Amino acid sequence: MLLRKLFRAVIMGPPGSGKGTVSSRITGSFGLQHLSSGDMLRANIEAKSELGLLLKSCIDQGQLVPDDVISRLMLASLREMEQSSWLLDGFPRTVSQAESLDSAFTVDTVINLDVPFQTIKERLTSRWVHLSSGRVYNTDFNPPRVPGFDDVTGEPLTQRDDDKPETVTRRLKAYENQTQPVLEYYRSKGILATFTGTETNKIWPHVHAFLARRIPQQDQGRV
Ligand code: G5P
Ligand code: MG
Repeated sequence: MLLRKLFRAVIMGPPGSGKGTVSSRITGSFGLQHLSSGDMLRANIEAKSELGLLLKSCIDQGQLVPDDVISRLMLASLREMEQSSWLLDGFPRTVSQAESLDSAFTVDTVINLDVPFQTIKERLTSRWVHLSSGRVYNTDFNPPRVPGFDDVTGEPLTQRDDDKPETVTRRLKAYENQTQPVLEYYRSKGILATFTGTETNKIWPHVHAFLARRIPQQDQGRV
């Protein structure tokens, strides 16, 4: 039997740093399964469950949802992907979440998108999303082919409630206080790779070259 080494990665960075955008390029080039905590939470909110209501109030206020809730949801999904190479986007976001992940899975590498806060604020006000797929657009950077509609399904795009300027400020504060320590956690394990810049198109070739050196050959190009 051919044994295949699985590759497990995390992508980190402040809100709006391009995690979703870079993730879709990574999955397109390397075939990792993409799991975004934000997309998963928004799907729960769409389902209008009791849990969804609690999650919505945290997200709309620019606060993180409780560690135990997000860790339970994410680890349950990961257990269903036991045989896959994956890329986590938006999780872990606190040291406690990183420890939960570590107790269940080995992370091979952490990609950190280091984008200045000022750049981010401008981007988020012009972001449009296709909620059910997680595809993201920007009226300046990557506009949809037909304004207001998803390229793949033709369904209408929406703006995220938490992209209001005052909520973005609170999300950046939460990032500084709760998520930056996670970078230190992974740095001390020797698996953090930081990519600094203000434009995704300039950062991406470096991320691509970095992953091409690390991802086992047989995983590349798989979807
Ligand atoms: P999310 O959904 O994880 P955030 O805040 O981490 O949300 P976000 O906003 O999804 O991150 P991103 O994925 O880093 O941003 O960025 P993106 O969507 O790819 O790009 C942002 C915009 O910039 C897009 O319009 C894109 O087209 C554009 N863009 C990209 N590159 C460029 C460029 O080079 N130039 C220009 N001009 N534009 C560009 O989490 C949401 C909430 O869920 C909860 C929290 O409440 C969180 O606030 N949550 C958690 N809570 C606890 N623990 C967790 N682990 C949680 N995960 C989520
Ligand atoms: Mg995102």
